[in-house]
Amino acid sequence: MSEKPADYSLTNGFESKTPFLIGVAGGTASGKSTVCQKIMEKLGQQQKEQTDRRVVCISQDSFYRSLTPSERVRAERGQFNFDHPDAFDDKKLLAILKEILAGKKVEVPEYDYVTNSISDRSHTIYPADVVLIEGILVFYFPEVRDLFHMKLFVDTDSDTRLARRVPRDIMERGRDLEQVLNQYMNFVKPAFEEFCLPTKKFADVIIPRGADNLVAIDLIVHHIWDIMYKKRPRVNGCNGFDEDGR
Ligand code: UZR
Ligand code: MG
Repeated sequence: MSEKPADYSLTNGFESKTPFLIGVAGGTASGKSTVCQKIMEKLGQQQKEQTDRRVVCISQDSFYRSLTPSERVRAERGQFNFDHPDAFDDKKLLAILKEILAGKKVEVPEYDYVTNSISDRSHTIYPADVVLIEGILVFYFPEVRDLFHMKLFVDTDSDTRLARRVPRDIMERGRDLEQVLNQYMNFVKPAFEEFCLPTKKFADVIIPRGADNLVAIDLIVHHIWDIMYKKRPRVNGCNGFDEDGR
């Protein structure tokens, strides 16, 4: 747990409107999104309607800033550094997280990796008990970092990450092999070492092997469940979960 857990307290129970904010950082293709998905699945939230969800997940990719026309040209040639902190609109991320912490409903834009820009679609994030924010640099910006009640770092070997990143970029993000490898060597790897890896020290929990580490995910889920359970009113002695809390 963070030493300064913002204004969240387990003792403020059900009356609290403050969601429990969890930051999930780690290198590219480390399994951040999968770890978040597994956390949500294990909590049995995935099937629920948006408005019903007590655990939601937001990606830092939604907070890439819009590019200037010349940056756009560089991006199309694979010469723009999307792994540098300057590529993000950290003020917008901070403002949205503050609204979430205030219990407000927010609109989060969707990012399109094919056009390298925010699309005109967005999704509504309704007030929740637990909000996960995943991204390569979620612990980089001090003001953002200080908002998290719990910080997880997904620690997966670089070769494993590269082996996952190559097919993902080709199949899902419309790139070719040469472009992917150039971008990795010129931007992704150096920026990981300079900006992402040093933020591991801020983590409360480091998850080795990423999403394969079911024991770590289980421990985290139990902790989250504990928070949800404590905040949930008991109706006729039923807390809405199975006996084992899943
Ligand atoms: P994850 N990224 C793109 O490939 N294109 C974009 O338009 C915006 C971002 C990549 C970015 C980073 N790097 O490494 C990765 N590049 O998305 C982060 N190049 O996403 O954490 O899911 O790997
Ligand atoms: Mg991702």
